[in-house]
Amino acid sequence: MFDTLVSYLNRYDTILIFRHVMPDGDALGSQFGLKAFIAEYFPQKKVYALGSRPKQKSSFPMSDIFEGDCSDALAIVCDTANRERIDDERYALCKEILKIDHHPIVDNFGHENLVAVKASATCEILAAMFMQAKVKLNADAASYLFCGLIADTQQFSIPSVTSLTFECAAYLSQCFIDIQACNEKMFSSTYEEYHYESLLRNKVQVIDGRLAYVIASKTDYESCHVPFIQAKDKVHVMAKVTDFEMYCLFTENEEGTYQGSLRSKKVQLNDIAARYNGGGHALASGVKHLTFDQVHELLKELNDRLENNN
Ligand SMILES: [Mn+2]
Repeated sequence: MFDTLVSYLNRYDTILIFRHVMPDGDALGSQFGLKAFIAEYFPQKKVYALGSRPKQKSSFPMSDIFEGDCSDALAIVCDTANRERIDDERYALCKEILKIDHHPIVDNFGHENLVAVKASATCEILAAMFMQAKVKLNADAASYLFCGLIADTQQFSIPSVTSLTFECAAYLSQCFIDIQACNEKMFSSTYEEYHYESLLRNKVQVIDGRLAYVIASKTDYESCHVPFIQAKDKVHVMAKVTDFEMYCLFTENEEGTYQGSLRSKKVQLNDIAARYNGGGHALASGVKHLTFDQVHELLKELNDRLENNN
């Protein structure tokens, strides 16, 4: 994989790195980790990390502005399963596309697709590649990859974590990263978010003692001064509860429909999510543009799935 990456990098002067819309820690970590690697080892190349530039503060750098010609550039798309989810349509104008991802394969949009569906994170794919090639990463590159790794694995606590995940973590921790700072960056809340998380916990509903969910309205997060992009990422408030076999957060968006995050401890749910404008990993999926009624239909399907697996 490393040789493939390097052979692509060697052939281009301009490299545009893309990620998915509404980026999470793994999307940003893989994008900026790869950018930092290229900047150090290919200093003559022009490398840009593209994607929307959110107003609120992020733990990662702001995206770059690129207004040049894409036709001679290489596009590298990180952590994105299908082309509709790529943030910035200019990927399609680039001369070649390299996809690096760990989601189930639904769209091989790259000229080359470096996909490892068993990897816990796209950051794990990159870290493993650099580790096996004995690359010495600088602390910035290693920190971004470590942040993405702990984000997608929920601090090494979910079934996608393997011995390779820990080997990658060990490798990255040898690159002079600040492990405490990485964890604080990825898992700390502001006081306003903390307040919102408390509000969500108070709204949790439970079906048959095992399927927990919250339907959050615009008023809920606006009253706590939490923007939608952060509000929709709070499904973890229902994590680590013994009784909850699945848990879901549905957050109302600007247009009045709901975006959902679905989590399961053991029972697969991404095939159900796929029928509700969504998809993702077997035990962690997203859905979007659902009406209130569709949210309840989906919950019923999830509960039936649990029923049939007990
Ligand atoms: Mn990911």
